[in-house]
Amino acid sequence: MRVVVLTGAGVSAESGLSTFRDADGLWEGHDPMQVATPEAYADDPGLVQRFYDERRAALSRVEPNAAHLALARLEAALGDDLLVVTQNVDDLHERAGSTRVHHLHGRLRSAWCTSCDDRHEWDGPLGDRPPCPGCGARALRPDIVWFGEIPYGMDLVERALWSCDHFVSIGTSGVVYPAAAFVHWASGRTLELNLEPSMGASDFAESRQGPATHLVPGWVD
Ligand code: BJW
Repeated sequence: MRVVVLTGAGVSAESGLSTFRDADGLWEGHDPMQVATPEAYADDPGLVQRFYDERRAALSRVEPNAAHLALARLEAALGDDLLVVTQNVDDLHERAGSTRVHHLHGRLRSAWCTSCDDRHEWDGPLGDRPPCPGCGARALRPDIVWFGEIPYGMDLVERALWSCDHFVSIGTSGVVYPAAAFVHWASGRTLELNLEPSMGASDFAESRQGPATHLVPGWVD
């Protein structure tokens, strides 16, 4: 039984990380969605670096929740037959024990040098313009996929979706493409687990509503 799980910000909400579109309010007076763009980075790199530096620092203050842990248990049972595709840039799936995790929109704990094109594991801030450990250029940016940029590993994701028996979408609003279209690409039975019906809820064979920490263990176990 081959299973593809797509996760979004809702799976990490109960760990204490804000979602995007439920977020009540602004970050330093800015809509987070306006900060997560190449245009914002070109206009004010310091502002965008600060946004990601704060979110990277916040990772050390949060822990995986029951939903992440349940997905790790599912991997222990299914092995290579499970792929978790996450839109999240946090590392909570990995810290829960999942190893087959694909980060569609990049990772906070990775820095990308736009001079030499290398990527480096990164835990500290980038806003003070540290040099690239590879080439020395001060050209490191967050290794994050912004609007208009191409999500990572689409070939791998498409192949997994075309050959899966089950596709389960967890904690995502279904607003951002291409992830919002995965339900149409999946060959298997489709299930949505979300706090409320997402934009695409009617495209799923089944849709269940509730907090991820309740729904995901219930589905897995
Ligand atoms: C709970 C819960 C709990 C809360 N339990 N649930 C017009 C039409 C169609 C497409 C486009 C268009 N114009 C432009 C586009 C393309 C664009 C796009 O989709 N725009 C839309 C806004 C319309 N997409 C892109 O540009 C993408 N690239 C692209 O398409 O390239 C072309 C290409 C594709 C494929 C192959 C080849 C070429 C790139 C998208 C990059 C997205 N980047 C961001 C920011 C960076 C990451 C970061 O900073 O963290 O990624 S945007 C932001 O949204 C972030 C998220 O990963 C992403 C999705 O958000 P998510 O996870 O769904 O969060 P929320 O907040 O929206 O929803 C949370 C949900 O959880 C809610 O439903 C809650 O109810 C629920 N919830 N608590 C369970 N406890």
